[in-house]
Amino acid sequence: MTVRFGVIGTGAIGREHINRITNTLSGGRIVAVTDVNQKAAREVVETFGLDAVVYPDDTSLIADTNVDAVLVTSWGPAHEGSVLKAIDAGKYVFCEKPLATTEEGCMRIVEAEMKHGKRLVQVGFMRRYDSGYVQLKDALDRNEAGEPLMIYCAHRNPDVDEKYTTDMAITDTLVHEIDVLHWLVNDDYQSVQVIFPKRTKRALDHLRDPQVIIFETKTGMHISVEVFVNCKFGYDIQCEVVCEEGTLKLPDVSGVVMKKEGRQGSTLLMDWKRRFIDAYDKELQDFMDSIQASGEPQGPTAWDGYIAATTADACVRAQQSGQRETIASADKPDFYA
Ligand code: NAI
Ligand code: NAD
Ligand code: ISE
Repeated sequence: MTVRFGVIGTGAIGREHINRITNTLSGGRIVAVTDVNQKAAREVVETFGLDAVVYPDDTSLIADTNVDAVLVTSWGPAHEGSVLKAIDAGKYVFCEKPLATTEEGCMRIVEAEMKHGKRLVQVGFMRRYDSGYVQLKDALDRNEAGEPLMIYCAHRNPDVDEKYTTDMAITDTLVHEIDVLHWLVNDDYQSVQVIFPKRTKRALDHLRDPQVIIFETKTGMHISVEVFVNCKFGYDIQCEVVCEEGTLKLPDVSGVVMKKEGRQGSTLLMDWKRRFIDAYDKELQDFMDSIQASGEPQGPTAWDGYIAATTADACVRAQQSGQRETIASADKPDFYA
């Protein structure tokens, strides 16, 4: 059986996912698209040669009986409404992060999914599928370097546009670390503090950049993440876990090393599209394969989306207060065990 997708939001990542489902992965087909910018929706149909209906809005797309699964790649504040409508129609949903922009919004999705009675939703936390993070997790689960004590991370983008605000360093960027790090070490966040070091001259006036976010976990681990979104030199993701017997470091993406004119080096990636390209492929292939095999997606859940939202909310409070803020989440329902 082919999973027939309806896509809501045909911007940057919407197009990336349409391309991979159409040209790289197996078992899926795009049959419907919509975007508030209807021109963008019509353009993807032409660009990718799709046999797909262009709908005026998410409601009409979700109602199409040919749509088995909905891919939500609109901007964050629009996600909750589309996901709730898809659950209401009993359709599978792959939703890009954030699942919803508020803790309450995520909880509404969790409750709707539990009421439906089986899992329909997967959230686009693709780092859990990245081979580097998977290797790190294997080494940690096998206790190869002993108990983890501290983690040092960096999430660097070369630049951001004028719509990017100080809180988005948390909700748009850090959110990937928020999801992957507690999964990596099987621990829960307890509190967070945000520090603003000297500001880069490259940040627009309204943006505080860089930022350092320091978490404490329930077992007492310290996790420090530098978010620096005007670093200029490239897209750079770093993660080093310091354990009792040694350290474990996320591998850098390898590229050809060139020696020339007295210098040796390799090129760096300049945006997120290629750094996690294999992980994006794997998460969507897994979404389709799991639906076919078990009738439920097996990737990051709506509950993971909720945990990311409660954690992000505390980080934004910590940005504003300058104090250490407690991270409080509800207890995990058995449904997501
Ligand atoms: P974008 O701005 O390029 O595209 C968003 C598209 O959604 C636009 O075409 C816009 O017209 C459309 N849109 C907005 N509201 C809509 C609505 N209510 N109904 C229909 N269409 C709507 O944004 P981008 O970069 O593609 O990001 C989209 C989502 O993907 C965001 O949630 C973002 O956080 C996430 N994302 C995830 C990444 C990852 O690494 N997992 C990387 C980049 C984005
Ligand atoms: P984008 O702005 O390029 O595209 C968003 C598109 O959604 C636009 O075409 C916009 O017109 C459309 N849109 C907005 N509201 C809509 C609505 N209500 N209904 C239909 N369409 C709507 O943004 P993007 O970079 O593609 O990001 C989209 C989402 O993907 C964001 O949530 C972002 O956080 C996420 N994202 C995730 C990753 C990742 O690494 N996982 C990377 C990039 C973006
Ligand atoms: C973007 O939305 C993503 O999700 C990327 O993975 C991240 O690196 C970037 O900072 C975000 O803006």
